[in-house]
Amino acid sequence: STDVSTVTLLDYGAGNVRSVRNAIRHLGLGIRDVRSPEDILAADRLVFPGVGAFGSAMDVLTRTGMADALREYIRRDRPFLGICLGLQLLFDSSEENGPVSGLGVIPGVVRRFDSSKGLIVPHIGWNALEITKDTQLLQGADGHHVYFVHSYHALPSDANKDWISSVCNYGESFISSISMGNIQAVQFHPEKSGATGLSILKNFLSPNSSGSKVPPRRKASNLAKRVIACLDVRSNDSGDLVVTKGDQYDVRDHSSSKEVRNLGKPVDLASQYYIDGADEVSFLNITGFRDFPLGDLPMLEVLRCASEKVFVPLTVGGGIRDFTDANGRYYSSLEVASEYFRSGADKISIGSDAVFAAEAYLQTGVKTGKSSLEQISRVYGNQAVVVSIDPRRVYAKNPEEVPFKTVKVSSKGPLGEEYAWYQCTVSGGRDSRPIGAYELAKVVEELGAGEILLNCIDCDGQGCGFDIDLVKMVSDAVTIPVIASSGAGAVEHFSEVFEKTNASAALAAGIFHRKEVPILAVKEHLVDAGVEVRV
Ligand code: 1PR
Repeated sequence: STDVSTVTLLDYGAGNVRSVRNAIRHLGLGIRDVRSPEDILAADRLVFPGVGAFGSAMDVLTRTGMADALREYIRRDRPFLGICLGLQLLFDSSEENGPVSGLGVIPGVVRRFDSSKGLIVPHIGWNALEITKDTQLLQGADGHHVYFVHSYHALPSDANKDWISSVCNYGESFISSISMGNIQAVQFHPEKSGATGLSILKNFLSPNSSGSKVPPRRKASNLAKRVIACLDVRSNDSGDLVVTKGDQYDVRDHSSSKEVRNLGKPVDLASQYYIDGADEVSFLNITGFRDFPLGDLPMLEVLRCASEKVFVPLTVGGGIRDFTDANGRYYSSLEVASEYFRSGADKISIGSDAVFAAEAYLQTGVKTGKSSLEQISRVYGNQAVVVSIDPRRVYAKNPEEVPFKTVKVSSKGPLGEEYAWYQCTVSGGRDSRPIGAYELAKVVEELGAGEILLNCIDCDGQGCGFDIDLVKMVSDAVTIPVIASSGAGAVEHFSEVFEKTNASAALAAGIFHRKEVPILAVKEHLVDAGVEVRV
């Protein structure tokens, strides 16, 4: 059969491929799921989005007979597109929990990025490709940024050089795509790479639509700094889910009404920010710490709808922890996170529960493996787990008086204090805890966090810039990406945080919601300031 309107999808059930499904549907194609090895051989066009760990993916594929079917399908040179792990699995072997053998279609090995020299791992974010081979798949992608999220990468070598269609730089050169006949695979996520990614997918799905071939020869770029739009979401007093925004975490109006500020509808704003060029969109369910999020069906619906329109990464946070509902039914944090992933989240973010897990670990020195952070990162990979830190600045006369890491502050405290530490809070800033942001960041990195969303209660909603002292301290302390958050009020605040700290991304809320500073203006300013961004 030559049914061009349907694509076969190999989802072996190891994780969330909803984003890929959404992107394929968005391009107007139907999806047929692989149920048996025969379905692979019968496919006209096969998309293989690898998820999870290399070893467990190979186990499933081998056990179900799909590995052999895949090898045969590829041997017949049938149209194939592997994504992320779907590229890596084509190689001989991976050192992820291994060495583990792969499908062995392409000679070569898959290695972990080396974080020993300070390289931030996972590699999360947007890079431009160095296209080394003319392919229909990458038509129009030359010089455009695409979204990566991975800790392992396929190594280019003499033995596989004929396969390589693009390489990319991250600490070293790695294979970002391969192409041979009808066999294509990409390390990045076209389904999360905005308009460029959608057009790459389209090149595969509807291959007749492309124009002339332009010989591309662009140098690989560096990792771009990300600009993230954040939507704090909660129910207002009439029960509608709204985007709100606080001042130092107080989201109620200061007028006599004391209503929850309403800045718009979550899905509308998220789609708008995607169109405006946000590199990611985050939803924080800010009352999730007290309301059980799986009881919060509107929030899940928001995610479902947003993920059908937003083709850059979506993060959701709030209320991820173990929970027993009114009927005595117990839900693990893993179930909560899984429901978020199923509903369209690419990453989840943990706030309060990560603080408790870190405190317990610091006290006992034992990794129980049972915290939400550890469990979710074990199942979904640490690149899918963000820890949100909500610290408050506490000034100190001298560093010896506090048992936490202090910084010499750039502007003195009210009593002339020259130092400060940053005290972590839980429950949306309501309760302070005996742990600093520095200590928390180090511990959650060890427990499996893949990224840190670093807020600052003092700066939130103030528009006076990010807390550079805090962002510098934390981004120098860990080798996972740090997202600077709280306080953006002007485009200069973004260049400042990227010039003075190691932050990988900067997040803002209020200025975007109130339309004071468009995302495009932020990007243009960063380009002028010499900071690489996706435009
Ligand atoms: O503890 O796992 O249930 O997660 C709760 C999540 O909700 C945490 O990520 C926490 O940061 C967030 N949260 C809780 N209460 C509030 C609040 O505002 N009352 N919001 C809250 C966090 C901070 C940022 C904000 C930036 C940028 N707000 O989300 O978007 O500060 O704002 P700005 O650019 O306007 O300055 P759990």
